[in-house]
Amino acid sequence: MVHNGVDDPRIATSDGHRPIKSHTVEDYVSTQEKIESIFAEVVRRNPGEKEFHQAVREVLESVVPVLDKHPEYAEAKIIERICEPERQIIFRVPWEDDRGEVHINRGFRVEFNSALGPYKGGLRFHPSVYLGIVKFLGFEQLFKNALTGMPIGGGKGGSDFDPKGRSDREVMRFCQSFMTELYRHIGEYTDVPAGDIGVGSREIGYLFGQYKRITNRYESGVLTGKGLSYGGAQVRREATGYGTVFFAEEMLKVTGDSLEGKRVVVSGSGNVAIYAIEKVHQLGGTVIACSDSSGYVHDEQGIDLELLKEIKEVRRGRIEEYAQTRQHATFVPHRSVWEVPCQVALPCATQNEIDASDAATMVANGCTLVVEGANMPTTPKAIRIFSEAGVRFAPGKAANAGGVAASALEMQQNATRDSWSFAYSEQKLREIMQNIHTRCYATAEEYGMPGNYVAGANIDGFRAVADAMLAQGLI
Ligand code: NDP
Ligand code: 2IT
Repeated sequence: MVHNGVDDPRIATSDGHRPIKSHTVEDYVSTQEKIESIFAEVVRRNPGEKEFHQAVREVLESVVPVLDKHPEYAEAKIIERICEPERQIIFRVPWEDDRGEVHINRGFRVEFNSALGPYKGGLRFHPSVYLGIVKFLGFEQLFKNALTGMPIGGGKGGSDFDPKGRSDREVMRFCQSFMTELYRHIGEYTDVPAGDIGVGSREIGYLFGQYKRITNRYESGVLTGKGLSYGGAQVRREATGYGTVFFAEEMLKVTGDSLEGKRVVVSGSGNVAIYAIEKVHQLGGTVIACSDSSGYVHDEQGIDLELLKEIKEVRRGRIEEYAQTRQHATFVPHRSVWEVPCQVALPCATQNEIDASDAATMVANGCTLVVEGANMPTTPKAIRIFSEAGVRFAPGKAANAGGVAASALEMQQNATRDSWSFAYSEQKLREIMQNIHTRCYATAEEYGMPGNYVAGANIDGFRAVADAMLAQGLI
């Protein structure tokens, strides 16, 4: 923008009033074009971070009609500010394996936005982690957290450390080293990490222990996903998977349908997948296939959850072991689980796991509902294929928000030194998911896109963050 003095909002007249703004060329540029130019700038400033670009693009496309309605957001440069994290921390994590060999990993914490509360979001330990992954997750988290209606901002972190095949002692030493740097950046009122891929209750325990040791504070609210014996909350472990299925249930209710009798495929077999399977079974559906990064198992009689938990939660084994025990089940190595025909698909593994060719297969096989338990598991092309085929689709930032919502409930219990029952906590989770569904559904209708949960979630989450940012001034 060329400032000619009169257009510059920073320049006031001598009586303290701003001069009347005359029109500039910029006023006549369409919102779409403005968005394109902001996106180009995001790509330029964050080179090579393709997952971050993908997540930003999707939100920016959705909010074009909001900006048309609310010029005050553009004037305050809300979009440009939202796309720039408040703080990005990158650090060295040295640790020693069981043979005494030294390893160096990289640690990250991206504190994206604190308009709605302390930064909140998980830590991911996976060899694929780099800044672009952490930023995509932090960006998504911001809108997800807004959708929960709870007082939590957005952040995310992690490391390229691979916990697979590492002993408990090695994982402990890694976590202690990671926290030895991270502790100075986090706190109950500042930034509250939790789990994500590769970070479950074992890792949270080691991280909490080291935080306590360094700070000499028993600050329960600094991490969520803690064990029940030291400040954890009922239903946090189950919350993401259960919440995803509650969301699917709400979507089915809209059309007078339910999960009863449905054939369901779930990808992954980690924390989110396991508890999604559990809730589908409780609500009368049958999960016939699930996976890990080595392939998938297909069990027409329905996944035996106790066996899956034993393999994955107790033994930390591979999905292949399931078919070795259940004789009628088959293990299919190195193929996509989405080739198994189903009516309902719950991707619960990782980003971009459903590509255009998977989507085409799923449509051809009669899938009618896709609800994301993972973060951004469906590529933009695959989403387009679902939309053109009339497959109903819910984005992760709405459907998997149950995990972080239960984390916010854990923070609430820690703050009041209280602990709630399983039944009460599950009921709260269900109400939160119903509320998120209603918000997304109603917002999509308000903007003339009925049934478009992507638009509903992005617009509703964005508005909540944008209004809080406007109210708090230019910070
Ligand atoms: P886990 O580490 O418990 O499980 C991850 C599962 O996904 C494993 O089965 C893993 O297989 C598979 N997986 C991971 N990466 C890949 C990959 N690159 N290719 C193929 N399979 C892969 O993680 P969670 O269950 O906690 O997380 C799953 C998803 O849910 C992630 O997208 C996460 O961001 C999202 N999420 C998690 C929440 C939580 O509370 N935990 C909350 C909201 C969203 P393998 O073991 O072979 O690697
Ligand atoms: O992606 C997510 O929402 C999470 N990994 C959970 C975050 C949290 O703070 O519970």
